[in-house]
Amino acid sequence: MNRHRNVLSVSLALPAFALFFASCATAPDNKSTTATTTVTPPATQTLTLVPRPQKIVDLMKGRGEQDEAKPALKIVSPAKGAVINGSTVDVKLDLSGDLKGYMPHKDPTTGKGNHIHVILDNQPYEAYYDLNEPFELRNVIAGKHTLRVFPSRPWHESYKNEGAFQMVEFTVKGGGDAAKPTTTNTGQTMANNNSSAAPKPTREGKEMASSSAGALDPAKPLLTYSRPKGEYKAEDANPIMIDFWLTGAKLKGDGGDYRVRYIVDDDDAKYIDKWEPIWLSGWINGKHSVRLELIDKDGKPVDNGGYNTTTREITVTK
Ligand SMILES: [Cu+2]
Repeated sequence: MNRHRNVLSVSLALPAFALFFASCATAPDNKSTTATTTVTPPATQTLTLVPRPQKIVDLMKGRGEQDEAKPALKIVSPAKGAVINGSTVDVKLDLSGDLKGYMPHKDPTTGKGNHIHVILDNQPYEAYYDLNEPFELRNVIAGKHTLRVFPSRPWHESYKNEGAFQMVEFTVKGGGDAAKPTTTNTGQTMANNNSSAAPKPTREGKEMASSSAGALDPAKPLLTYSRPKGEYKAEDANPIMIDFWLTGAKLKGDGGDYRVRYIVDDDDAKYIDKWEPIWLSGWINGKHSVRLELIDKDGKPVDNGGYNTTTREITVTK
């Protein structure tokens, strides 16, 4: 990551400077040059692409046919193009399609289960576990917004069938307090509106300026960032899955022209050419940035309201 390299280059530059001046000076005092032996080089990270983890393969076996389900979501509220007065937006979803037993639900003992990923604008998603319970966005600030939803598995891999993903644009009039985050009725943060009055955002890289929709064209190719996000602890940090949703674009390996480029920290860019999750192992402790970008056949990023290039910060604690 950037910070590590910067620390390294500073720690190398300082003794070099000291040496340069020491050689010009008349009174040799090489204390500063001998001190370099105590500098420990920072750990470096080499990520490796690994197959789907066995524990997920085993989980899938216990799920019957659920992973072949074709869940279809509808956003009942907010309606497409709705104008909402105030700052609270009711989210109502309708789940249908060929479910094969797929049903969002949080297991009270494990805290895991099938759930829906709900994304306000281009913020990190929040999980919606029980569609019979209300899901409200509170303190949504005035302006145009987008809401994106898609069904997900307990390990956060999204369903990628036709009809699984839905998006609406809506407008909030009046709106909430931009000095405070947008949350759900259960306190999940949907957007840290990042006003100067707000506390320094530390959570999941929700550092976007006041959250509103970009100049998005739903008919154009759209890459929706889903995972990774947030904190990864112990065995959850090895490996870590990258997963996303694609609309209006087919990747090279699926018979199309597009590629998804990913960049972790300041590593070289890598490409995903099939619309499937990938797993990367070898993460070291600390904060990492993960950037996902939709690239066209000429190798250029495809712009769509700024949503097709998304960078998230995640924290790894092993
Ligand atoms: Cu999830």
